[in-house]
Amino acid sequence: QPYVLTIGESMGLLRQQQPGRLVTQRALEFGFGGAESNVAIGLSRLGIDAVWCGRLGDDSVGELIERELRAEGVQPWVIRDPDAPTGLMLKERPTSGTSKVVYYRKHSAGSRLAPTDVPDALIEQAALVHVTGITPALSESASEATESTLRRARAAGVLTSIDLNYRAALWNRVDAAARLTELVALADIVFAGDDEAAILLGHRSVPELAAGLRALGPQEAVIKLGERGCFASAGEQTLERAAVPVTAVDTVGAGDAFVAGYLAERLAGSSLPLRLETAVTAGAFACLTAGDWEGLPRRQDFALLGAVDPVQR
Ligand code: KDG
Repeated sequence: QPYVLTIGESMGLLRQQQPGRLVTQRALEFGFGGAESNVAIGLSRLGIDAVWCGRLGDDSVGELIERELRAEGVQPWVIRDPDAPTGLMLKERPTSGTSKVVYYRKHSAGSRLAPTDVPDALIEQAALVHVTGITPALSESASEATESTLRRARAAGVLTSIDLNYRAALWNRVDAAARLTELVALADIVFAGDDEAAILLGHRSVPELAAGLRALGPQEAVIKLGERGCFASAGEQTLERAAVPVTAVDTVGAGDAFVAGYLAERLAGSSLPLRLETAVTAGAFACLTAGDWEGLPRRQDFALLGAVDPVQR
């Protein structure tokens, strides 16, 4: 059975429950998040086998993450680090539709990911290897692990993809542009927000950004535009697609949902229009639920968005 391998850091997630200032709205909910494990869960829910590889602390948060991944049908390949805790992040909710994320992840177990943590066989037997631009920002060894995983995948003829996922709290735009340019060159498929692509290419129109990313190496570039939809350039084709309009509760994780939707269709051999349709649909679903991955859809959920009768019996 073909599977997607993702590598990265997952962390415990504290989410403010009621909107307003955290100082007074102190009720929190505990879960977890991580861009790459979000994608893995999204793929699993869409019927694609996924493996998530990363380091977790030898603590309850690590145990929770591993257990939840299994519950979602994702196979965890976990390195338990006895010397560092699982990282945390705090998602404040200044207003009902906005979030403010604060990380507590410096020197975390996940940031200590190293090339040897990702076994050759896990890479070589995958149908696709997916990484993000978060991991190279975590540490020198995590950056090397990202590059080494992509290089080994390519050497084995395994398809590779990268989502730029620029995180300003982790590194600056100049360092990110240099490192991400190198990593994009090792990917067959690249995903980026238009603002993220501009970090590498400067401000240009969306079709120019897609072309610019492809010029760095990948045959396929997908620009995520949030509520403005998306734009893709793959082979000879280019295609624009509107977003599915929703009232967003929590937009964090929508990009990962989009990537999961696109990759699930890509691996199923679907056409570019269908890849984008599933991508924007999954992205819309992710916005409907609090949490970074909880709202990721299963295929049978897709009909809900178009439902005329609000009550299902
Ligand atoms: O894309 C959502 C992720 O950003 C979130 O789940 C946490 O991986 C994360 C990060 O580093 O921000």
